[in-house]
Amino acid sequence: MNQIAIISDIHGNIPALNAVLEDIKVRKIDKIICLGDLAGKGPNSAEAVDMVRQHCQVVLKGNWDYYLADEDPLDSLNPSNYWHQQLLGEERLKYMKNLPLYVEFYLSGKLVRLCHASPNDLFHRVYQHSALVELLKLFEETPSLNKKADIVGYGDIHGAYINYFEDKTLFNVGSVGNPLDIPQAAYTILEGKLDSKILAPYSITIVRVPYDIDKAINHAISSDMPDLEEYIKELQTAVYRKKLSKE
Ligand SMILES: [Mn+2]
Repeated sequence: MNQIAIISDIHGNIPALNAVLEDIKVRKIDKIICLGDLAGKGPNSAEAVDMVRQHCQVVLKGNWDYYLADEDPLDSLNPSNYWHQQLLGEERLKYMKNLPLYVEFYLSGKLVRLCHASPNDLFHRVYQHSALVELLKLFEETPSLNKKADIVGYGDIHGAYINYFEDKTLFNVGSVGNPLDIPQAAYTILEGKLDSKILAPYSITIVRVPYDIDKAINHAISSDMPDLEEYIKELQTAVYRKKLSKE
C-alpha cells in the first residue's frame, strides 16, 4: 500500500501549514501533492511558496497563483493582489506561472485526476451539490490522456467532502490555511496501490488538524496586510467573508 497526502489552499498561513506537515510526518507519509493557492489572502505568501516547494513532489496552479503570477495585479479587480505580489519577488512568481493545471495517476486500478478547480479551467468552480452535468465535466477526457477519470480530487472551495455517483468518486481536500467549513486545517490522504491498473482496495480519508489560530492572527496583524479584519473573521469562524456582508 502507498499513501499520498494531498494539501491545498494554504494562502500564506504558516501555522496551519506547519500543523498539517507535522501530522503528515507523524504518519510517515513522504509523498505530498499540493493543489494550488499557495499564496494570497494570508500574510506569509513567500514563506508558503518556499515551504510547499520544499515538501511537495507535485504542485498545481490555483486561481490565486494565477492572479498573482499571470496577471498584472495593478490591473486586477482585487487591489490587495498588489500587496501579496510584492512579497513574492520575481523568481517565485516565475515558478508559480509555470505550475501545471492537473496531474493524473493510477491508484488500485482507478484513474485519479487532481486539479485546483477543474482540470482545464481554473475558474470553473463546482460545489458538492452542483448539477450532475457540471460535476461530470471534471471526469471528461483530457488532451493529454484519452480516458475518463474514475476519481477526481480538487481544492478551490475551501470545504472538504467526498461524494459518490455513477461509478465515480469526487472529493474536495478542503483548505489548509483558510478553511470555510469548520475552523480547522484540512487535508486528504489517499491510500492504495500507486501506479497499478489492477483493481484493489483503496481509501480516501479527510483529516482535520487543529492549529494555533491566534498565532496565525498575530502574523496577520504584524504584517500590515490588506483586508485584515475579514481575514481574521474567516480564520476564527470559517464563514466566507461575502456571506457576512449584507447584499
Ligand atoms: Mn483558494
